[in-house]
Amino acid sequence: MEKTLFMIKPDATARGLIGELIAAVEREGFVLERLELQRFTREKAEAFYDVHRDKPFFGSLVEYITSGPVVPMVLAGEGVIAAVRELMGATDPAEAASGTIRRKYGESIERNACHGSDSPASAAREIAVVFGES
Ligand code: IDP
Ligand code: MG
Repeated sequence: MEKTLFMIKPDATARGLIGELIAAVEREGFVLERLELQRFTREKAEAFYDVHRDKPFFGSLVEYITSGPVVPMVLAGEGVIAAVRELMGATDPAEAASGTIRRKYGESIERNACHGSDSPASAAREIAVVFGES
């Protein structure tokens, strides 16, 4: 069954939006397989965002994602990757469609409230980084 890694980022946990964002993904009707409150180490953040290592914003992104608690979760079901990406909206909240999580709650292109895997391969890699191989 298709899986995705959805994660509530530090800007959203800091503003008391954990319940709100869990409710938003729950309403999509997918199976919630794992959920934790975590604090990323620098090593975990760099591994998680490895594909962005050469981007100019990488250092800032690692600072931000390690700056407070995150709430990663694994959701499973047919079409879950695309459904969660649609629910989140575009990376830049200013460009995200109305009604999406990022449009409603994102503060900036960096501090954009949530993460969702972009493909089955990314999901598998991210779930292993965040929750371990077991
Ligand atoms: P995505 O989260 O919509 O998949 P990606 O391009 O994979 O977007 O970027 C990963 C994360 O890096 C974004 O969610 C955001 O937090 C941050 N980011 C992306 N582009 C920029 C940028 O141009 N400036 C600062 N941060 C960025
Ligand atoms: Mg991405």
